Amino acid sequence: MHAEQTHRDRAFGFATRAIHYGQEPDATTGAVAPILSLATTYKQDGVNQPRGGFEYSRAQNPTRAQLETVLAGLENAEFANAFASGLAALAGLMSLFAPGDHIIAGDDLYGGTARYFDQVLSKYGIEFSYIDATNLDALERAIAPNTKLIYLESPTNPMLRLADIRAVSELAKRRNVLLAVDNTFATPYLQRPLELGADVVLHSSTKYLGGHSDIVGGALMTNRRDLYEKFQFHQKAVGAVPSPFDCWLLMRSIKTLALRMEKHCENALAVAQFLERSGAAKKVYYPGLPSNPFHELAKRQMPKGFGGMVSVDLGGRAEAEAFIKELRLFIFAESLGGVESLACFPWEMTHASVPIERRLKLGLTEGLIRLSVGIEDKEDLINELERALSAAQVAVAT
Ligand code: P1T
Repeated sequence: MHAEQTHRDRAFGFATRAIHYGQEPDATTGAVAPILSLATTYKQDGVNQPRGGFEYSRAQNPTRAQLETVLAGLENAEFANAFASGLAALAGLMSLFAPGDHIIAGDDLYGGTARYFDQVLSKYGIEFSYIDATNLDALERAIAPNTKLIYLESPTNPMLRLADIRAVSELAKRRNVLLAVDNTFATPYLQRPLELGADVVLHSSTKYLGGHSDIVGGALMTNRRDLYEKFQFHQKAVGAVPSPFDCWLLMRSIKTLALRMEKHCENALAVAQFLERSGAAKKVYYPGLPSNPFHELAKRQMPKGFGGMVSVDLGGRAEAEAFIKELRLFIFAESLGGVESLACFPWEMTHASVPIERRLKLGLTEGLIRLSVGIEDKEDLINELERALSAAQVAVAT
C-alpha cells in the first residue's frame, strides 16, 4: 500500500526521502514521529472489509508499512518488504526458487549467506555455483539452462571487491536470469543497484540502515510488482517479519543515514590511507585507494564515497591476534555499520563456515582483519591503529 506511493515524490533528494517518506504527521494527532502500532489484530468492518488493508500484524502492520515506504524510497524502488533479519530477507528472495533451479552466487559473500545456501537450500535441491562476480566471462560461462538467479554482493564481505552491476545486469537480462544485489556494505546512499539494472536489492538493515548496533533487520526492494507480491506472500506465509518497535527504531535511524555515511566514508578513507602509508600491513583492501584494482569502477559506481569498511591483511595469525589485543575503541565483535568502530577476525568469526579453499582463493587468510570504521574522531582511531600495528610487529619480532 504505502510503498506503492513512493514514485510520486521522486524529485526529492536522498536525505529528504530518508526523513519524510512514509512519515507524514499522523492524520489524527499530528504526531511528527511515526505512531508505534503494537496491535496484533485489527477490527474488520464486515466480512472481507478490513480497514486500510490491515487484518493481522504478521501480514500487515501500519508501522511496518511506513518503514517499507521509506525503505523503497532509499533505493528509489517502487516496493519494499521488511524482514526480521538480513537472512530472513534472503529466505524471502529464495522463496522464488524451486528444486532443480540453479543459482550463481558471487564467490565472496557474507559467511552466513554461503552457509544458508550450502547447508540449508542445497538440501532442498537448489544448486549453487560460486563464481567470481568481478569476471563477466566466468559469470556467463556458468549460466546453465536451469539458472534462475545471479546473486552478488558489491562491495563484498569481507574482501571489498566490486562487481560491475550494470554490466552484470545486462548479461542477466540477455540470458533471462534475475539479478539480486546485496547492497548492505554500500548502502543506498552510495549505490543504488536497481538504477543499474538489478531486479532485487537485499539489505541487512542490522548494519548501516540501523546504524547503532541495536536492531536486527532485513529488507528486499524491487520495481517488479510480481516479485513484491511474492515477497509479501512470504512475509505472511512464513512470518519472519520485524516487530513494530524494530520498524519504528529503524525509521528513526534512517533519518541520519546520509550524515552517518558521509562520516563513515571520510573516516574509512583516512584509516585505509594510514594503513597503506604505514607500510606495516601486508595488504590493505579499500576501493577508495587509487592502488585498489576496483578504484576506477568504484568512482563510477559509488560516486559519493567508498563506504565505511576496510580490510587489512597483517601477514599471519600471530600478527592479527596481537593487533586485536591492542584495540579499545575498535570493539572486537561481529557485525558492522554502527556508529562505533568494530574489528572482526573473519577467519574465526563471520566466515568460519566458508570452506577453507574458497576463503584462501579470495585472500581471506588468517592474517585478515575487517574494520567497520565508525564515526568517532578519526585521529583517535588512527592513533589506536598505529599502536595496534606496532604491537603486531613486536609480536612477530619476538
Ligand atoms: O545478520 P543479518 O541481519 O541476518 O544479515 C545477514 C547479512 C547479509 N548480508 C551481508 C552483506 C551481511 O554482512 C550480513 C551479516 N553480516 C554480519 C553479521 C557480519 O559481521 O559480516
